Amino acid sequence: MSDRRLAALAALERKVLWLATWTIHNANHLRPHTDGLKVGGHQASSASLATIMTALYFVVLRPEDRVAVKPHASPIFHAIQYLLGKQTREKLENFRGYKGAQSYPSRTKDTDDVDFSTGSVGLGVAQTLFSSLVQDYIRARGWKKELPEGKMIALVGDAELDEGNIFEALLEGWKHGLRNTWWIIDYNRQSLDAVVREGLWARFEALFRDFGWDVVILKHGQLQQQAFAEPGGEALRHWIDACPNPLYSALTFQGGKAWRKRLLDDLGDQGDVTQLIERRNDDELARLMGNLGGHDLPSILEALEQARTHDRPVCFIAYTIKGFGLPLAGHKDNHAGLLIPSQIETLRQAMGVRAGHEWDPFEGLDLPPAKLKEFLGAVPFAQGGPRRHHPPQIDVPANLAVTVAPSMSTQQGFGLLMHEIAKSDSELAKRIVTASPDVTVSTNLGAWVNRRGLFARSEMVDLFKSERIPSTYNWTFSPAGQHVELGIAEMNLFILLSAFGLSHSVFGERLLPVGTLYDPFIERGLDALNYACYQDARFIIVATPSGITLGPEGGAHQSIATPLIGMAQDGLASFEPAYVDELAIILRWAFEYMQRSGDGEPDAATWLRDMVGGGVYLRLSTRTLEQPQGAIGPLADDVINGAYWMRRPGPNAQVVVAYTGAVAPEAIAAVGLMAEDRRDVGLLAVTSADRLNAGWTAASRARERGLVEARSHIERLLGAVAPQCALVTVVDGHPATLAWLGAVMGHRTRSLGVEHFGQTGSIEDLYRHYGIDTQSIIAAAQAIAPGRPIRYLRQVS
Ligand SMILES: Cc1ncc(C[n+]2csc(CCOP(=O)(O)OP(=O)(O)O)c2C)c(N)n1
Ligand SMILES: [Mg+2]
Repeated sequence: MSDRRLAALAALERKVLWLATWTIHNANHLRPHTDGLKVGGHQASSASLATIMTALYFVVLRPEDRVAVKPHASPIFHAIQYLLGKQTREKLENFRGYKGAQSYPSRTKDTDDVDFSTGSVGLGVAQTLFSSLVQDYIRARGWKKELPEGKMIALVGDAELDEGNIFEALLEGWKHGLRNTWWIIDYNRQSLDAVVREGLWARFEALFRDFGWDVVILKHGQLQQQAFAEPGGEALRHWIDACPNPLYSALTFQGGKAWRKRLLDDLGDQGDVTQLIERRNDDELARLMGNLGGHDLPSILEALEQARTHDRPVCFIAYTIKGFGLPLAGHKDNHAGLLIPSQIETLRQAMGVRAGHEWDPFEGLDLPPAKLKEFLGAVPFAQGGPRRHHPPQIDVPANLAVTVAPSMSTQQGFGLLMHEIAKSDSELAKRIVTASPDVTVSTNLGAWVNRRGLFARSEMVDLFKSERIPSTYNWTFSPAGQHVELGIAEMNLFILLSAFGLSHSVFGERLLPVGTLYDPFIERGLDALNYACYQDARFIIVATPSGITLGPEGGAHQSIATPLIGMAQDGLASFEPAYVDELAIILRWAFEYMQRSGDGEPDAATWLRDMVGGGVYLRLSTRTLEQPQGAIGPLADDVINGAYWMRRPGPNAQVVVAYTGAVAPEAIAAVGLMAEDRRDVGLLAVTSADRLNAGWTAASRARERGLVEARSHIERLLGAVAPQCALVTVVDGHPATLAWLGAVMGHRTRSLGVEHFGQTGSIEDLYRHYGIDTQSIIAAAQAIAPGRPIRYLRQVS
């Protein structure tokens, strides 16, 4: 890079640091309404990446690259986008405020082209790795071949690498021959509370090399390298290399005088090196000692440009100083530190920024604004128009074919539905990509995989097949395969779904990802699932087995809380059908729903925001149930809306049983047995407590705002039930899932479900033990809907 361009870049680096610092100061000190939000974490943490991000965004990045920026570097990111004309001053002034620039870069809430959200540390890092796999998947199909491959880049805090999900991803990346991924570790040797352990870099280096990555260590900047070449320089190098992290941090914080004293104490009277130190005044000495690789533009540029010449994954360990360029540089408590107004004032003057001109993009720089504008106008990253894509939707047939056997489980039904799709040559079949964390077969995806194959960038034959050894499954890997086989780590499944589920927007190719796992292990990957939803990734998760219905498999595998997760998780529509015909309707809808993107009014019948679209969670079961005969046809909408009357209660009904999922036979039996002793008993099949609840909340809010006619689906269903009628709800999951049904119209309610773990046994044993069997339903009805004794109660017991 020419000296002129380097000078422009150095000027922009100063400006980026100033704007980020001012943004934080403005939010914390100048805007009274954010007083309650006085949280640090940004100032020092941002400053440590100012140089690297300046080099990246203004020189190295290409439009096809995608970046996950360490959460606390958000002000630096927004400042860069501001200089590129993609962020408004208004949003910066409103940093961390209502609708302002976000504390942590947010793909959905920010408006300045955030590629991947970050916040919960570790997840954005893994997202880049899986996005790189998505890019390979797309190119393996011959799509987007005309475009250059992008680098998937994460700016990683050194303490962020404590997060285990990063290493889970690393292993998966190695298995899949990861390419085009750069992780740039901001090695400031500080976390939130403390200074990191000595020699951590060596562990990182060994680890990454073991996983097949190139490791580039940016330790010394050019000033330091030049000093090392001077007489006595080697002694200085040794001193720096041996200096413990806390001491280096402390001296950085104290500045030139302290450096001089300490260096002379340690290296005084040693001839050349003493003179090397003495030749520099305090400021020069501080600049020299602060000139680590991660703050040296030429070293960074060289290393990054070099990495672009190949597609191997690269880990950069960039030595930095937390708070570089600010008075809190290096102090171990600086994470929550904020510059006080007098320090900002000093910095403002040092930056040559006049009061009242704090937001001016080129204020105080020694280069003419026209030159800087020219430089910014030519930044490669900012060329080429919008970086988000909106490919067309994939057609979904009106019905998904499935032959319902007289008895089967919803898990089997799912396998059959996927098999039928696999057999077809439809666009839907081509765009589905499945993944499973080592439970492909046990979640019933085997038939789909047999037909569609496993994905790998290069062919790998199934040895059993080539050796003609009989096997049910054909495990052939090829670039055409549509199933990504993952190791057991559920975090990886969800981040992979997050990456595949953003393919339409990030890479311009729409994919319909479906992930299967055991229901209890949703909790293992829950933060990653939440992350995927926060980014608005679109995917379907299919979870089996679930609940205590898995019977003898054991207490450790029982899932109790997942129905509540399904209800509470934003961005995810959750269903728990009991029957395969319901599932066929829901799965079809899910393929369509996951592709929607829009806004507008909520659906007038349900008050759900269905036009927005989202992810879908299907909680299925391995329990074989007798399947109802006859077409569900007219009820299809009700199945999607969340509930339908399997048996409509009469006008004088005393009891309604509302059930969800695999306990259907118990609910049906209880209703049958009660019929002689309670009038007009009703049976409500709830396919989605989540959607019923969301619609009810939305309609209530609409009424409170004056739309008196607003009615949700569940209000219409229960509105027809006599007020004195009691409700008994039952689900193989936490009873709170359906307990709220009583609040909709004020019906007395008793809710059955599972609250405790761990007993093993047959389904029958367990339903009895936890009180969700037929007998318990009848007992609850008798207690809550008094009348003559229900005779079957005694007989059943
Ligand atoms: C999963 C998760 N746990 C905890 C936090 C709170 N937190 C934010 S940053 C941070 C550590 C920062 O250290 P490092 O990654 O080294 O970044 P630096 O500030 O030094 O740049 C912590 C614990 C978080 N954001 N996410
Ligand atoms: Mg750190």
